[in-house]
Amino acid sequence: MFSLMDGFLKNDPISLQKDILHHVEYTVARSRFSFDDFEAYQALAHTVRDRLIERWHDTHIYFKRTKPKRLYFLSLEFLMGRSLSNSVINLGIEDQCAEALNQLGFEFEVVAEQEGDAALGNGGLARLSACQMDSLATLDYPAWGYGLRYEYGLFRQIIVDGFQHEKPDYWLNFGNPWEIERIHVTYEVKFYGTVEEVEMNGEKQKVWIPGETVEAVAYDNPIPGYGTRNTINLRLWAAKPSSKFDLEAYNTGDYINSVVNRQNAETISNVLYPDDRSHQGKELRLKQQYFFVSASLQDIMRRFKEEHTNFDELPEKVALHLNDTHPSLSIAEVMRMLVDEEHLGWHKAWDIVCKIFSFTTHTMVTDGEKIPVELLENLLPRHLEILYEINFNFLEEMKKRIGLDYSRLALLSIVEEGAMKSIRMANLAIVCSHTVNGVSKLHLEKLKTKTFKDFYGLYPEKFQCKTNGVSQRRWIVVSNPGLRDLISKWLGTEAWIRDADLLSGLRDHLDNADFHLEWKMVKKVNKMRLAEYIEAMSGVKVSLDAMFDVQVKRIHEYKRQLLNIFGIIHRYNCLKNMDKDSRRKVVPRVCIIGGKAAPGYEIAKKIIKLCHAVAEKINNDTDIGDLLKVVFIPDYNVSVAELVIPGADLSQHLSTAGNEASGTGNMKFLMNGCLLLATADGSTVEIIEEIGEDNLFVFGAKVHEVEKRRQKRLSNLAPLQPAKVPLHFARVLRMVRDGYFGHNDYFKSLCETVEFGFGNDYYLLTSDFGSYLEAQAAADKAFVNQDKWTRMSILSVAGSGRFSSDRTIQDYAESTWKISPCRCPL
Ligand code: 26Y
Repeated sequence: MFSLMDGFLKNDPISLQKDILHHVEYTVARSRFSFDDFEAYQALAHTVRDRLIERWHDTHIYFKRTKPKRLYFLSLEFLMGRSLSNSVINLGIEDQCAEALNQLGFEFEVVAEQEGDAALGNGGLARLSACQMDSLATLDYPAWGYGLRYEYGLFRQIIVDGFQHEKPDYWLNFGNPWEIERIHVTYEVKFYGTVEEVEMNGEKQKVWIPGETVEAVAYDNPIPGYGTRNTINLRLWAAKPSSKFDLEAYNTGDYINSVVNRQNAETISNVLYPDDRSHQGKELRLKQQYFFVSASLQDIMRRFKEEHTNFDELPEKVALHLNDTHPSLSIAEVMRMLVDEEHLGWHKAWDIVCKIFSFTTHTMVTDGEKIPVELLENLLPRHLEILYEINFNFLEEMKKRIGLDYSRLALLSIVEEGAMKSIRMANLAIVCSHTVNGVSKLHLEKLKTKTFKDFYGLYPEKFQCKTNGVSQRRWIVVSNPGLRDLISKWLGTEAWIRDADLLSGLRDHLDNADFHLEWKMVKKVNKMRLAEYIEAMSGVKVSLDAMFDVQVKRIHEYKRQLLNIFGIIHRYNCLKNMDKDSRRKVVPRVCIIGGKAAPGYEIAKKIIKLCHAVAEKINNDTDIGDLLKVVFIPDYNVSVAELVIPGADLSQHLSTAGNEASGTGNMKFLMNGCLLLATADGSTVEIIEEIGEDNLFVFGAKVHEVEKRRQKRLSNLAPLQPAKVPLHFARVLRMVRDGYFGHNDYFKSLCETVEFGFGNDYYLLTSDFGSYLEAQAAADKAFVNQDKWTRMSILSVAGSGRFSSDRTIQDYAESTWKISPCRCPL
């Protein structure tokens, strides 16, 4: 007879091969005698998925049995990228898979490249969520991620004639083997309607009579841990028309409208909002947020109620984490569920709610997310009442604490009065969360002293620092296999893949010549791979002897890609003025820039165009040759990052100090032995602390100097008194403005952002330019001495352990969520 234990899938190459062929035939429906790389990818993905499902089941059965306190990580964005390599590495079956494929005539790397990116997020915050899920699984925490299953992820960037165009990213076109559709896990999500007061057991009770119902369907994405059987779940919701809704329309005989309305329902989870400064106050965005919050909380409460009868236990069993303000409607929703549906008294419910939420903010901006009251009143009338009541109680309490200081009370209020009355989501999140986290020390400092100064005065104990981190599994093991092997060889262990602090052991070999040689070789191979990619994408041939200098991130004025481009133009001017002898001493550079601009962000789009215009001029100047090349890498995303970061010698992180909450790109480059050229901003300050100022190139105004310089710059604006601008800066600016790189006046408005009397150079390019060039010169000098450079590179990796997301997650688990590991037995 068949035993239940016989069911487990085997991981030897033969068994894997058998399963791959099975999936070729029965899942992909191709002949096992003829299938291509993409079909091989699909078959392998399904083979791996089967194994993920087994572990996923075991993990959940184990969690159910042991009933630990669970963390629910609520985020509207997850940038997962590709899953195949990550999964086989975390399952520990990479060699077996490679061998199985090999015997079938396929190469693992080629097959893995067939996979498209899951890009359900914008940038830093979203990729951080993905790294944190990886760490939660690896460290055996009983956690669930919740998000939205957008049908269109972040737009694809294509470049036509140097201009960015946005194309929809319909990523599900070729199917998604990594998700499991749960047609039976659905919840109704309600919108609109009215609030009525009814008598219930002799007491007045509010009830919400909604006007529209949409169904949320769960799609589960298993997240395997490394070196553990634990496989946790990322549950993403898709909107589907509710069957109830149909009935009503049928009854009134309005068939056509019912079908149209069905389509409307599906638009809710259709598209990811680009991180745009004009995003506020859109009804669809609010609908998305509530759709997400309502479905997730119904799911969480159902699970809780299966195991418990008393809501007093909620804080001991459930931790809800708000990833930025985007899911903060959760607070009003939990109150509504407890008060209206579970009939708890208001104060009891509030007491519970204040014990379960924690909040992380990811921005330095004071003016955070706001929801216009008008929108809420229409879409979620009951929630608006609840928010008013939360605010009323909060302000009453504050009056007792601080007296009738109305200007202070107005700043603290969750409701912002004014022309457009609105709900301040950050204030709501702070009032209700037991912990408010910043994402770097510097960020926390700004939260305490500026952004949320008034709240800090009231609740100092709530404010905590959780410096971001990234997963060494994704950012070394997956993306840089050569470095992985080298590190493991010299440390004599792979244990660093679970414990990044062990990377510090590389310092023991700092002066070993063989180690240096192998280290340089790994970089060279990665540069080769990147050079091939560059040539394929842009037709530009680059020399491997040049320093690969990279700035890849979302395009924003505060991130100062413009400073980089101005530096490149300055370098070009210098080269043009040099004699042959001096040119021989110049370190050749390949300047690589990549990143997406939000579709409505004109200045950011002009920066992209300028980059192309400058590249066109310089790359075609035969007088310059390999001494300087400029390349824009289109459609920067997670899988492009996996190729670019390992191949970089130098990476630039140029935000004006005080603007980047943390930054995580810097950590990825650090882990890959790439030296940083950076301002003392966000988490870079802590990188400097860790590896020492001598091992990177720091420049620019420090945070405490920025305000002074801004003041000084404004005082320079006295009438008729020309502002002081360094000559070389003025020259570069003039070249761009006056059309040296073509396009007549097109760059005028871009130049004006740094000109006095116009944009007034808010981000201080003018005053940082000199020290930026000095840092660049220092980098050139260090590169000439390859021994020194290699030492700095080794020390970067050796000091990167502190920037592992494992460290961040462990800290959150212990001090914020109060959850413990729950390791599923093998
Ligand atoms: C649509 C809208 C509400 C919105 C969507 C996404 C607004 C903002 C965002 C994303 C913000 C973000 O990515 N912030 C970055 O978070 C990283 C992780 O903490 C930080 O390292 C980085 O400094 C910060 O800019």
